[in-house]
Amino acid sequence: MTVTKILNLLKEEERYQENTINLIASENYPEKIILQTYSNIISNKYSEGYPGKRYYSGVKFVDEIEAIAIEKAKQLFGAEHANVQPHSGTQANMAVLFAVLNSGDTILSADLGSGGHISHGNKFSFSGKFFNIVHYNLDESTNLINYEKIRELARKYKPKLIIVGYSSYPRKIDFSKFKEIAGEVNSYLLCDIAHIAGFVCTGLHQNPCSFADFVTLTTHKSLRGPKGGIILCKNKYAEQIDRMVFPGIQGGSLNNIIAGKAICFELALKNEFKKYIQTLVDNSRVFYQSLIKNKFDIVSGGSDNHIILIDLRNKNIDGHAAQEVLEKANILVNKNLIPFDKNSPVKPSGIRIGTLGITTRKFSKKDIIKVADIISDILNNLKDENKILEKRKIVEDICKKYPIYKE
Ligand code: DSN
Repeated sequence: MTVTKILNLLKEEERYQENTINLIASENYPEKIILQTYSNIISNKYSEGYPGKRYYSGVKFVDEIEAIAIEKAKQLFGAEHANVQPHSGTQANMAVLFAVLNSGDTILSADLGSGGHISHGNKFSFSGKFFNIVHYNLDESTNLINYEKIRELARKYKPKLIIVGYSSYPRKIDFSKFKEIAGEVNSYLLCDIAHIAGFVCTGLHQNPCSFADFVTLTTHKSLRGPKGGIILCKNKYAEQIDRMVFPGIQGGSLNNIIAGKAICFELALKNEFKKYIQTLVDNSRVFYQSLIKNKFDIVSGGSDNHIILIDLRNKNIDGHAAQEVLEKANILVNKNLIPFDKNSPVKPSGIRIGTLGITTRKFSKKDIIKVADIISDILNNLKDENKILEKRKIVEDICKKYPIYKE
């Protein structure tokens, strides 16, 4: 009974994903070949340790796969060392923090409202509980990074670690300026490129690997790989990082996911992938221009990547309500804090939109404009249930044109 129920729910999820327009900026669709690695029986194996240095027998193929993943990750990002075992971006960040900091050390990082991540020092996360956190914000007038303000904070608080990296920052980041600041106050620098990894590895965003002490990322967002994290660092930190991932904070690694990561790195090295990332940028431009035409207030005025952050205050609706009503029309977005938000993360003033899913599905520019118009129409007519149903039908028709996984 339960088995049938679960299998049916999984089938329903497949149909649901095909019939929804997913604009959640942290989600994407990997190639089918990567999905196939998830269910391979290599996932049955325990492989604590690292290639050639395991605590279990029978891992010769696991070793080979992980060694390939490590080499490909290093090649893709131009990094000296890669640890491909972190189960997620948060685990990757946790390993870096615990590897180089002691409890109570000071971290300088962005707050949630400025687009920072929970694992960068939020008080509800391990990062905020074990360490002394000083947050920097965006510039209040431009909603862009204010490097000089960050420099002032660094001089004042002398953090042991500076973290830069965002979950909802739509603009380019000058990582080298952070390196300059970190160097001035003798801090470690961690660049979290979870969202923009695909942009970094294709040269469409500055790559911090040659100068940052640590770079962490997730493989499932703009990289289009399996859900997971990795850490890149200089050779001088390799042992510290590896020992902190295992046995420090994780047990057995997910061998099937590491196989998926290896394939994802290989695919990201191809020219095709660079074209995909360029299309992401083009699609974001089409999307935010249509939203501006529909009188939406776009934080920072635009986007250089796959993220568009909308300030909904001029529409008299909060992010939570907007997320809920759009979900009824099969459009998925997520509620998000905007810079200097007076509201809580539960009912923030904004929504975050991402162009990963629709770019992977190869939406035409015309349909992207149509989606922006539908969002506008729904948010301007919140109570009109008939309109929502009518839009949902249109959304489903658009989705039929762009199957995620063609048989
Ligand atoms: N939850 C991811 C995001 O939405 O950006 C980051 O962990």
